[in-house]
Amino acid sequence: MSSIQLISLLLLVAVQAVNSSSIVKNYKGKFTSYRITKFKAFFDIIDVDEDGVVTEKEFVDLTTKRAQNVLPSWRAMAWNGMFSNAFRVWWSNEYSNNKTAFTFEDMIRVHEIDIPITTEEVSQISWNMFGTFDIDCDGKLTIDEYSKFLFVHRNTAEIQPIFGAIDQNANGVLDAEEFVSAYDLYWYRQEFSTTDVIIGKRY
Ligand SMILES: [Ca+2]
Ligand SMILES: [Ca+2]
Repeated sequence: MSSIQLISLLLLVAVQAVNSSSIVKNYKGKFTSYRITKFKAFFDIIDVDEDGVVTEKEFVDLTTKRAQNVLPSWRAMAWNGMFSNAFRVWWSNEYSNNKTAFTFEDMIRVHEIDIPITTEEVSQISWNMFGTFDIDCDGKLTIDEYSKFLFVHRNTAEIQPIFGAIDQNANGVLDAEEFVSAYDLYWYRQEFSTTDVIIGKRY
């Protein structure tokens, strides 16, 4: 191998390393229509009063209240911390002039902007979400534990088929990998996945 080939290879490896650790968003104006339907489903979950605007109160306070209905208080506070942080990172940030109320169009606009967050940080959020609902700390979500996650997301659909779609190895529990991969696909994949029911459904 010539030194030029070697340098090219090293550069390629370096670029791939950067890609794998840093590209979370590179979609400015390029969300697929399918991906936008996923964001809309989440938006509608959070927009409890259905006025077409998601406020910080709905995003943080009302979701925390729902969490308090189904989780011990310290776990509900963990949810509160995660969602307060998520609102600052993805919604009310420098790109939206720190606004605290969003129409759906506002939400898409700000979510399509590249923000400095790594894929590791993103998957850490999903792991923390998993841990918050793993009430008995056994590293698995039973259908009962997962149903609490769905409750916070105002799911109205039958739980078993949703659980079955996430339980990829069909062993009757969700391990962290099953949950985290489904949650990350929901937020970051442009195309359909059978696991996209992870945050439940509303009819
Ligand atoms: Ca568990
Ligand atoms: Ca499983």
